[in-house]
Amino acid sequence: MSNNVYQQLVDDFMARVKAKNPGEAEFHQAVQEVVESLIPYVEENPQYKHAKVLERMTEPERVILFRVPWMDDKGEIQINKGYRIEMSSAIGPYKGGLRFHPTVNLGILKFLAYEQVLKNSLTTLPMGGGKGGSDFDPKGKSDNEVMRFCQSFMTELQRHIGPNTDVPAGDIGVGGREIGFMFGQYKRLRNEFTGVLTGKGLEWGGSLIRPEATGYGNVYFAQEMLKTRGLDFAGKIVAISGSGNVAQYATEKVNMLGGKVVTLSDSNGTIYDPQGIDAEKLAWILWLKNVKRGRIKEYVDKWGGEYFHDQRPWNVKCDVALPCATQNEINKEDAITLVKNGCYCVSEGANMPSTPEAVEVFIEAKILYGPGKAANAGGVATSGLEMSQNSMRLNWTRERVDQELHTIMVNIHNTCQKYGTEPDGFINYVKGANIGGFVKVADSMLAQGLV
Ligand code: NDP
Ligand code: 2IT
Repeated sequence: MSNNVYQQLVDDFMARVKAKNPGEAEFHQAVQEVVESLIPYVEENPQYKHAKVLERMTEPERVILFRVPWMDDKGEIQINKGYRIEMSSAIGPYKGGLRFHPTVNLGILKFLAYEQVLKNSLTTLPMGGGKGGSDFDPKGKSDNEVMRFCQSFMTELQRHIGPNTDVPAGDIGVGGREIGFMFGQYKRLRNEFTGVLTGKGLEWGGSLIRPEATGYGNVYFAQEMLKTRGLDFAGKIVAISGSGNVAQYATEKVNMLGGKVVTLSDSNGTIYDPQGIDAEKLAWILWLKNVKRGRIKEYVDKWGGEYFHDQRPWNVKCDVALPCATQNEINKEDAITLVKNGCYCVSEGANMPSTPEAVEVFIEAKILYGPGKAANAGGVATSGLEMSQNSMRLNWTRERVDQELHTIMVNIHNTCQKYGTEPDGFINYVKGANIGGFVKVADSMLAQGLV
């Protein structure tokens, strides 16, 4: 079949998705990227076509929307929206994070849940896909306000989740503090101590390496990509965006491998430190972000370097870029600048940080480009390892979990290579991740009948 015929099938598919899901721009974007890879594959494998597997996967199994009322410290009543998208349970219980951020809406959570289905399949662990969250903004709230919000959120969510049904975790705005408050409320309401959430504290069912896992895993994935060209991290200049969970531990792992991280950012701007953000500076950033909950610009007062207000890191010259903040944070212009400045490896810690136009620039330039659903799968993979430990009522050592995470990231890389290598040898990781994640979910759906 010619490329034009495939393009027509993609356009028809997307026209239906847009008509059924109006106004959900990020969801359309995520689906389009996937169907562009998958339509040719589905045409060659008609069992998936006849069973309309792709169409079914694009409709969530269940969407839960609820009211979250809570009282702030002044005694004023606040009302937020709560969501859980249960996208696919084809290969295991729904699994995926909760995002608390004022921009959260249905379309953003559906994009994240859609990506999660393929990502979780790539890990090889038995996890379906889901995502949830709220338009609640934890910034500037007291610990007590965050606790009251989390308790109210879980009071409703608890009736929909469970260790064998749906297992949420963290994402933007949801870290150890929020998971703790939600776990405590789940336990009170259900009178059950179970692995209903991952990202728990070490003393109460959490796994070693889960906090590090997304950042470490992203760097392990980049390391595998670099290896295909005979390269490694030693002496490489690395630009990282974000300064939250994923960015922090990506920085740590790059340092461990001998690279130099020169940028971090938050929603207000970017810091540039040409000397490199070493272990001592990083320890201070962890305190700044996780304890003081301050802004990244405070870094330059303490350690020097430059602060670029309202800018992202992509103008800085680097070998490797690790976007670890949020969706659509690299646009076409940024991608052109990165490539022009000599960047040859982009590994996505965030979910869908590159716009479709930016992805096109990377693929055309044939640089090493690892899409989020492959490159950041280490977080959810280690959540899967936390679930296993909870089921066994055992705690594995740091070394063991890190080793398993590393093996999983190497295997995901190999899956992408298997399904994404083009005739000229170039590895199209987008195609590889989409097809590699799809097959297991699709075969399970075929086996389970019309569900
Ligand atoms: P955190 O809340 O810990 O940190 C988020 C970081 O990104 C902060 O520095 C934040 O800055 C910045 N950021 C958030 N929104 C924006 C925005 N709209 N514009 C610019 N900067 C922004 O979240 P995580 O580190 O956990 O998540 C980062 C990314 O990684 C997300 O895309 C998430 O979906 C993805 N991810 C996370 C996983 C995990 O295990 N946590 C697993 C896989 C993917 P500020 O403080 O100013 O808001
Ligand atoms: O996007 C993601 O993969 C996550 N936020 C982690 C999900 C999880 O269940 O650990």
